[in-house]
Amino acid sequence: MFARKTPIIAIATATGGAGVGIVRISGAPIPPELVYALVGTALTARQASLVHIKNAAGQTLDQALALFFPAPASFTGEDVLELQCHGGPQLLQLLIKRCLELGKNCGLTIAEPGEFTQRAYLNGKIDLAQAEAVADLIGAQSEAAVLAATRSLQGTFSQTISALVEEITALRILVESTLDFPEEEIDFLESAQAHQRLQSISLRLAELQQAATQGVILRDGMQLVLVGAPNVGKSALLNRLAGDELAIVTPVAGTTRDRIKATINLAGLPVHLIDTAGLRATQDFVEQAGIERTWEAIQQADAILYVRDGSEQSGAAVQADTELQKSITAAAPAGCPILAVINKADLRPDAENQVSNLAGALHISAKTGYGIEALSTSILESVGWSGSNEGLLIARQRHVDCIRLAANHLQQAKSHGSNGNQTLELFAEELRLAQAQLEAISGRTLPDDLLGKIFSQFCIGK
Ligand SMILES: Nc1nc2c(ncn2[C@@H]2O[C@H](COP(=O)(O)OP(=O)(O)OP(=O)(O)O)[C@@H](O)[C@H]2O)c(=O)[nH]1
Ligand SMILES: [Mg+2]
Repeated sequence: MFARKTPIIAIATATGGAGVGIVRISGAPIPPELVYALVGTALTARQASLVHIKNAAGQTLDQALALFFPAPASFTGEDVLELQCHGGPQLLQLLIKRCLELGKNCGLTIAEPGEFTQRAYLNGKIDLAQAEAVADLIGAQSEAAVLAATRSLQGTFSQTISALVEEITALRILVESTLDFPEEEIDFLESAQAHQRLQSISLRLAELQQAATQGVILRDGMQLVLVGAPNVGKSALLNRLAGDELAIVTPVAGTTRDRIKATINLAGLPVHLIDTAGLRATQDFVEQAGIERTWEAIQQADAILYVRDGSEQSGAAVQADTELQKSITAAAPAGCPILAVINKADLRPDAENQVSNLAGALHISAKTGYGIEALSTSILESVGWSGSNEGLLIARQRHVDCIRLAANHLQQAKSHGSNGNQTLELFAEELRLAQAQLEAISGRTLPDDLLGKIFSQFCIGK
């Protein structure tokens, strides 16, 4: 983490020509002499002033709007000076140069990526989950992602975490105060309704885990992998879903060798489609390499479309398909939804009535588009995507991991307090560990190097 306390400066707007470009300085404090030297006048707090900024030779570089936010009522919690200038890249560089010349004595330097937000975090203006939401809002790719990031930035996610932490703390206080009176331990858990309270915390944590998992998918998109035997129409399906001829489609089995990727937007959810080499035993070295990649893609999938050829209904074909589906299920991550799709419905209009069908399989035709809408709905349902923006949060894998670990500790706590085998010390310790995991989400118990890593992924000027 950046330990320095000296003032920092950066261009807060994107690079390239624009109507307006903003230069921002944050410092604790920003010396008034610096402000005066820069804008040639004393500024009133939170009021826009029209100023002229001059170079060292006294020539006017730009006429700008200057805004001064004294600490602590600013984004970073420090003094903040914002200069809203014309948005020319050369002009903004000259302004930065001039600021650095004038600010040399007070140690003014160019900010590192994320340093403004990090100062806001260190000064208690926002917690870590909110700081991460700032970056996610900037990177949001859909309306749903924007709304969810804003909700997290406003603290909805953090408040849910805090409420859970408070309840765990209350339970810990009860348990730990009982540790001094061992003869009372036996009755304690019962009388304090510890189990019910633990159960209620666990349930709410499970709900939060689900919401956070959705939030990760919203932020990062879902990896949807198309797999199946050769020639079943995986590439044709990718093209149909993407609305473009991206992958080569031919009647030759083994056409696709490399993974082919396309990102589509399904009801606001970014879906990364991955077409793969058809799975079969082969002597072809290149095809073997492609098939290896198919298995790798399966292992990283958020959901799988298992595609079969509906025009191939021989007993042997159905048997082979069933075997293949078993191997795919075994290779997929635990809990990864696998949607069975029977393609080429146009060739066998009666196929939907075949007894050999996989249970719940969807009949589609990549060629005509039949069943594609129902398939899109199933894809969204498979990851629990409601399509509604209401209540969505933006989240990161880091958050989901912390919540999962916290849930594991609560589970452990339960086991230490059951079946007459109550070990209150261990019960209390597991509660403490669960709490620490949840507090890592807001940054309270996160080591400095991890914090530094999170902020370094921000853009400069934020
Ligand atoms: N009639 C019909 N033909 C289809 C349909 N989908 C794909 N095909 C045909 O089936 C053949 C194979 O299609 P591909 O999309 O290349 O199949 P694939 O599963 O990607 O095959 P590999 O890349 O070899 O694994 C092509 O001749 C397609 O035109 C469909 O819905 N109906
Ligand atoms: Mg293909």
